[in-house]
Amino acid sequence: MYTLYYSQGTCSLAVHAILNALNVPFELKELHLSKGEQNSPEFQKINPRGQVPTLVVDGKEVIREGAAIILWLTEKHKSNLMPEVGAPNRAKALEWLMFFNSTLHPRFSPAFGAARITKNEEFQQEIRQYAFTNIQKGFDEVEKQLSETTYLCGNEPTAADFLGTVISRWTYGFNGAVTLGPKTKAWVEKTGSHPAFQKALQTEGIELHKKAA
Ligand SMILES: N[C@@H](CCC(=O)N[C@@H](CS)C(=O)NCC(=O)O)C(=O)O
Repeated sequence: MYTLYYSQGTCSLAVHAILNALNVPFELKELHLSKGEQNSPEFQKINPRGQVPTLVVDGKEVIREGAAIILWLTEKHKSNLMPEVGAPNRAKALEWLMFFNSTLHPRFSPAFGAARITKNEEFQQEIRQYAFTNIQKGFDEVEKQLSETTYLCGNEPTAADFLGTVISRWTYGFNGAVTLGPKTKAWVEKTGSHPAFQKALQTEGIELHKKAA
């Protein structure tokens, strides 16, 4: 039995959707990040980094870091959301998964957290602009790939498409400062309409197009 610690609309939504796709039993424990629940002594014992997603396996083993959780789950359950070792597009799928997890996700931190970096509003604006420029570059790369393939690694969705679609939702709160290209918008629709993704959105009480909480 899996326990997923998640927070509404955050990067944990990708793991939530993947658990649905795997059709395995799991329970959800929600953390309200805005209330600081990730820093509670109880959760800090499970993940001292105070981050979601965090997966607990059978009440014992704890897996932290979204990409590690996704790879562990898709390998354990032999899911076609990750091409198997030796498959021709595995390297590409790994690259895109890591791109979203390790390159694009951190580019949002200054956009969301400018006010935590400085009280000076002019600097905050500069920090946000710096983040928007870098996020835009990331989504331009996505657009380029999607003008060649329906999903990032071909005709079928992978876990990278799930994580990328989750992250793309965060741009909706930027009032047009980051724009998604037409291919990217169509990809968000396609990936977001996957039944496993839809179920996760519904359970978390959010919509594909609404600003992430
Ligand atoms: N590298 C980590 C990043 C996880 C992360 O930053 N999660 C955010 C939500 S998207 C979080 O839990 N933030 C809580 C906080 O920073 O206080 C991973 O991929 O799991």
